[in-house]
Amino acid sequence: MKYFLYGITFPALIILLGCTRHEAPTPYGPVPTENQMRWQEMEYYAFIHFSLNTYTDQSWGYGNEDVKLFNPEELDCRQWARICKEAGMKGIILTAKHHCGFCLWPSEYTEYSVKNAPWRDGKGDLVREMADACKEYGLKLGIYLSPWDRNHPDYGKPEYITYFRNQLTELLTNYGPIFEVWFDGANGGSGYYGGTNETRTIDRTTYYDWKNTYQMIRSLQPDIVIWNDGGDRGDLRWVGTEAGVVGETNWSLLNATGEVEWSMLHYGLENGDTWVPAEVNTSIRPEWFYHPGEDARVKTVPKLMDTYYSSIGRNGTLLLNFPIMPNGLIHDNDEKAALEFAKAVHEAFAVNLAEKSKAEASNVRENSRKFGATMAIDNDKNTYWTTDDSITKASLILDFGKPTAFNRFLVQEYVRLGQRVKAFTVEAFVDGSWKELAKATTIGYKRILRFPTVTATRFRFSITDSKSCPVISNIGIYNASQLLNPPGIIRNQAGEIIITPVDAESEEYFTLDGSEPNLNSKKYDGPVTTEGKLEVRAIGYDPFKGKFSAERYEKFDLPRKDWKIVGIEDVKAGAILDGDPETAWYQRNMGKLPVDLVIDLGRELSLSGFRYLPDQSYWNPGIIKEYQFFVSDNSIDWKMVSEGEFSNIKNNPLWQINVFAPEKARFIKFRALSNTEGNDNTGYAEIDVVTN
Ligand code: FUL
Repeated sequence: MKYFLYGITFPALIILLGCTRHEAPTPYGPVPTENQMRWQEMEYYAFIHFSLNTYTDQSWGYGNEDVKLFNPEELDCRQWARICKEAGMKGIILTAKHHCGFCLWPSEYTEYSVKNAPWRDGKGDLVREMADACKEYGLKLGIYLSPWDRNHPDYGKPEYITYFRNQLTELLTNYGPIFEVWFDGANGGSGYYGGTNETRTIDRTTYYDWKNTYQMIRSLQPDIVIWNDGGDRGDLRWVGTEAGVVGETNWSLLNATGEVEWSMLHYGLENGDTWVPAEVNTSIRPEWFYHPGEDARVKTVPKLMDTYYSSIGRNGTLLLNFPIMPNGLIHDNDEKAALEFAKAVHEAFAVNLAEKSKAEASNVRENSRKFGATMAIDNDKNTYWTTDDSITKASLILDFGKPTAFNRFLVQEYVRLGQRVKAFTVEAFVDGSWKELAKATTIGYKRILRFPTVTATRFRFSITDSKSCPVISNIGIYNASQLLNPPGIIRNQAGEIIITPVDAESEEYFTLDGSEPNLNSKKYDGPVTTEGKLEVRAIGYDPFKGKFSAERYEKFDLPRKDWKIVGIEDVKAGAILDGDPETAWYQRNMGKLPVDLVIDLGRELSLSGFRYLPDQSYWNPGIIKEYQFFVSDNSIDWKMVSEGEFSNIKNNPLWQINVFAPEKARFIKFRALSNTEGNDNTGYAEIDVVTN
């Protein structure tokens, strides 16, 4: 009788309540597909750029390069796969065909492929070797197939779409499972096009009939994700830059239709109607293809760590590129950087201090253990802490039981139920009160915050705004060791070397002859007067912690002391010659392009090239795209020594280095024919020459 209540037994009541209570929140807004989820959990994977460009030192081939150039005598895809595996990557996306149209597999539909190259006597299939190596090393394979094809005679005509789809069919049928297909946004322009050498424009939103192309792709590879920056929304989005950063606010949402502005790529769209998460693509060196001149420009470990925090740490995945050398291997410097980077990531996140703490939340859904605070620290990605439906502000306190030092906070939403959190803070209980350590906006699949090391017994994570009740699957607290960024090196117009220290406590040591700097090298104590060509290497050293920074390397041609910009009154124009990449100058509203920049070198020099660095600021206006370069010994009679395009300069605004047959001259003229925005602005951070 005691257990009988209105005709229901007590155990039955418990079961009944159990059924009506403890229900998971219903999904809020768009949610990821299983394919997107599988992809997101990969987090980190590689890009491989290899094509005829590797043999011509170009970033974009024109489409007329000789297939006979392709002969990587030591090619070993197993080396690439081994490095990627050891670096902690989960897959590799290979440039099966870049814009030049050259195919790394023996496509049945073109002669412009490995089958006519000397490599493996024309019997080679690089996509096959890559697929086999990926399989051996347990990596997934992805394919980059450039929609733009500067070689193909039919590019721009409807026939090309059949060709493109035939190639896709070959790639998606013959090489096993493909996890991602990558359609570059660069589309249409000048090219060889079967010998016509013309400019062909297409409407990238309609030309490829993406809808049907996607259907075909999905029927061939049901588990694939599609990356597309060229038209219809794919499964993943570009982040609007190749610098390795997505916005701090990063919604995995976009609208399925309508224009996509740059800000939407970079930050996502808070109320977008479709799940389109961000993939951060960047190269381990400045450029995508191998250029021997960049061997000393491989990114440092602190730089790669920054990239990690601004990609994976901001709800993105990281697609890190390795350029392949002409011999068919990844350069030792790139391997070393990737493996040291992996080690640094491993060390930073080896011990999760949250796991052993006591967790308590301000609200737990239906007071159920199933959704309690501990679910966020149980190391199980399928369980989560969540609150009652009405809650959009909530906090979770971790008690470490003893004073604990930490400087990283990692948090993950259970995004299968949608991305919800709009704002949060993290605090430590220090000297009797809560002290804010950091403040941020979105979380998504994964968010990591960095802050100066603090020692505290208690930590508080507060969600201050959420679209609906928060659903947090994981929390991590770490004490990562600090990596020291390299010092900065510039050479000003007077020829002085100026080294910017790593931080207030560091000492800087440098060499001017390209030798490795150490504590026995010269210690920097102010600008160093120099002459001639130099290779400067510098490191920082923290004498209190006994720690070295990463190294900086800079190569300089002759000092530009005697240079004068001709016919320009504006003193700010000096920015072009001050050696500082952070300062820039513009020639605005000069009327229609072309616009010339004339420089008097002060004396006759033997020139064999020029270098142009576009404005490096965030919005970098006035990036010159097509140019001509002239030399003269009197500034009246000019000889054109170089002409062309800076291929990928909009997405990757690096130093552009162009060489030409040696010429003796005292004056140079850099003519801007067009810029990347289609207006009349021309911007310059630096101009320099290459002398013999
Ligand atoms: C860019 C291309 O134009 C580059 O050459 C490179 O392939 C990069 C990944 O995408 O937009």
